Amino acid sequence: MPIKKQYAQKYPQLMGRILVLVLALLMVVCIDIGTSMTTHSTSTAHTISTPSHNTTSQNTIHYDNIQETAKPGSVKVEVTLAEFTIVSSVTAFHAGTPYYFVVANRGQQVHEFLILPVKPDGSPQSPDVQYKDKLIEIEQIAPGTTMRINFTFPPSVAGRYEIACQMRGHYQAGMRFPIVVSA
Ligand SMILES: [Cu+2]
Repeated sequence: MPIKKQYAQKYPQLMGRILVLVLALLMVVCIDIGTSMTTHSTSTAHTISTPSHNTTSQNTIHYDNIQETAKPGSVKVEVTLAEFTIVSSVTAFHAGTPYYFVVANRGQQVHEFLILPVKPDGSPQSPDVQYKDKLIEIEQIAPGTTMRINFTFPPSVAGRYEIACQMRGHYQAGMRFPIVVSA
């Protein structure tokens, strides 16, 4: 009798273990299918979105290449970027006047062309305000290349700004050039 009882107790335990094992296996299979499905869907989304905006890829270096032709009657502004300076041929801008920015990277490194607001005393704004109220942004200008872009300041943005590069450490190293926009 005690032997039979032992068996009777052992048997359901074994069944239980097998059940747990089967369940665990099922879960692994499900998770596997789940991951392969999500990987598949994200990769599909990626291939769909790639042609429309080619800045999304994080693994390849993307250089901006903006080559607009000058609007008739626009005022040419020559901007030179280098390590670690910015110089602009125009410092006082007027709202409503069409400007044609010709931005040359004459340095050895990648630079940016940004027009950022500054505080009334000319000191830098907080990164939040810089990001929110920037007027132009050309990121990743390859060394030795020139970007060409038209821009007209609307009267609502009159104030003090700076042409700047926000590549890591460049702004702090001196890549900021003060400009004024009058209404
Ligand atoms: Cu820079």
